[in-house]
Amino acid sequence: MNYKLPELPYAYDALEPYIDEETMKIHHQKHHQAYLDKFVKAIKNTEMEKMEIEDIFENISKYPDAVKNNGGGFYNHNLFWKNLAPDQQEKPDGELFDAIIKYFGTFENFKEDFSNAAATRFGSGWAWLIKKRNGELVITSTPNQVNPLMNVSEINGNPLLCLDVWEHAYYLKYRNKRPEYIEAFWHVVNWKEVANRYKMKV
Ligand code: MN3
Repeated sequence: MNYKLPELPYAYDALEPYIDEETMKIHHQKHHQAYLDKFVKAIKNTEMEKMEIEDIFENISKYPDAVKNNGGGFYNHNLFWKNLAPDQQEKPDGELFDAIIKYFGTFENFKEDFSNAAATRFGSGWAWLIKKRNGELVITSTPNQVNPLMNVSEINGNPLLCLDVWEHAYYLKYRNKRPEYIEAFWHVVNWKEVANRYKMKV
């Protein structure tokens, strides 16, 4: 497979004041790029070079940690950038909204559960809204760069929405105040993208 760093679908300062330009630049140009470079190096001259990245994740326990850490880092940030956008509606509509109400009762409950998962993930990691094979929506969190497609994840499912809670994602602006960053995140969630992912076949 030929992997490359995706362009951001908006300008670096587009998510201001919620996510600042400097953080976005470093996060995309340095962190994301580094995951990509190390991932490509880790799979070079192995069977993984010809595999789809999702198939690598399904079998991740048999591969070196460098593949999990950097392949996860590369993939998770691809999702994360698309999950964000400026000038967003506050909540989703249509089928996704109905599913959220079905599994979480109210939209506010869903937000609270997701925010809690993000706030209580100890150390570095991600919060996720995933769709399981049976269609159920579940909120979970993962350590480091693990994602719910990996066979080492506690729960498996297709990621719909993710939030990076590594300090590099918020420390410049929010310092140690992760909950304030999480609160700000809700202003820039690209619900259209999440709704499109919800409709994808798992
Ligand atoms: Mn990150």
